[in-house]
Amino acid sequence: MRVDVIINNIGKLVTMRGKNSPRIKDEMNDLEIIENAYIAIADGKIVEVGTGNEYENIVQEYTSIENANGLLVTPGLIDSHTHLVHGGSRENEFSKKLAGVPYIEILNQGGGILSTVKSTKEATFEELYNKSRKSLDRMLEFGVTTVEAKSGYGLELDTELKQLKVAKKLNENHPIDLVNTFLGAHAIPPEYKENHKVYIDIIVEEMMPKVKDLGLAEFCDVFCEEGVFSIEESAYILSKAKEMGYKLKIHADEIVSLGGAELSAKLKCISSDHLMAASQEGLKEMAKNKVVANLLPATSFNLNKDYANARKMIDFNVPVSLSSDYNPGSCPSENLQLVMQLGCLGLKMTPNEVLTAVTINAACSINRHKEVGSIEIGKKADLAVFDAPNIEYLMYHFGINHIERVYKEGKLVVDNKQIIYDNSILG
Ligand code: IZC
Ligand code: ZN
Repeated sequence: MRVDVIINNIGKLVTMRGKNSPRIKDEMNDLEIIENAYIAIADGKIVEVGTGNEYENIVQEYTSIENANGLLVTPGLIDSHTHLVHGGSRENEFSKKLAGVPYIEILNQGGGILSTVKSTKEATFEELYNKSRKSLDRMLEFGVTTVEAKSGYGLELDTELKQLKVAKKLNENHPIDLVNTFLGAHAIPPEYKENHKVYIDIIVEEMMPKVKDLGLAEFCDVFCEEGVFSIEESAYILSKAKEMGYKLKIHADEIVSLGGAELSAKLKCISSDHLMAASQEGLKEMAKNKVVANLLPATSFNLNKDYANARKMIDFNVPVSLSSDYNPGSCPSENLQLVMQLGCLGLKMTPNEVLTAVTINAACSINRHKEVGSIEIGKKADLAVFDAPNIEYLMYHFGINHIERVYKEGKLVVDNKQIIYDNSILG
């Protein structure tokens, strides 16, 4: 066999090989860890995994051999819930937030999401592209190789399309792979405050078909929350989206227990996100329908709110993934390693469960499990190389970046903790 790259002398290789669908319970804890491992890569894909120098018997020719110096290697991390593309920032609301004004009240006063809608409308395509690209670079430095990106800061067709086109171009040009989600149902524009139905019809009849026709989003999402979109409104929007061929996600039961978890089960959403206030019944329904609970602990941390009940979810056989929720309001941070650390410290998940939640389960939550999320033959060679002796250390030594190197489809894109890809490709 001829390969491009062999990475050898991997101290501990956490492959995440095994069941290629959302993992539950003990499956989230039982990880294959190979010591003194190597990975062989050809055309950006993994072609062989083994130990020591066994590759000498299999590989006749290679272009380069790279020494992992005994470090810890995992699949590239996956951030499966972000509001990546947006204009401006909201530090002007920080003192209000610190004084205890609730998130929803800031929105109702015309701030919050609506303030970002204004900045996103005002920003040019290039401004949004450059700002989002900077965030993607930061994510890559933290070991993230796949990112989901939502629209939802336009609330009218042109700006929603602008956001999704920025994400599409970044998917083509930046090393990180992006998965687009249409979130026109992120807030009610003030002019429709008294008449939700008019805006919902615009979403369903104008925006969703256009986004679909242009191939700009694979998923459709709704912010189902008291004072935003009700259960009935969310059910209507998501069932129309399903008819049009979208896969579904939902912001469910974040602040108020509305029955979002139950709805996500009924509609067989791929993921149901937040779930701090989800009911027991809703969680059981999610387990039955294999809906991934996508938890966002850095949002709880930043809003100084309760964490979701991850232990109960895992007990109930709900598969759990973790993401950043990166956005300018409730989680202005791109740091997925901090999210992982809060997965242990806030959600009381084990380090192994957390790693499952940001690799294979996160891949499932954005329908990319056939390509990424584990280190096995045929999948993309997306790899995170950590300067850490074991998985526990990653979560225990918190608040820092443990990444030493990142490979994206077999190419070294972060080395010595620095971005090294050729950014002339970014246009
Ligand atoms: O901009 O506040 N929760 N949507 C729902 C967000 C947070 C993003 C924002
Ligand atoms: Zn969100």
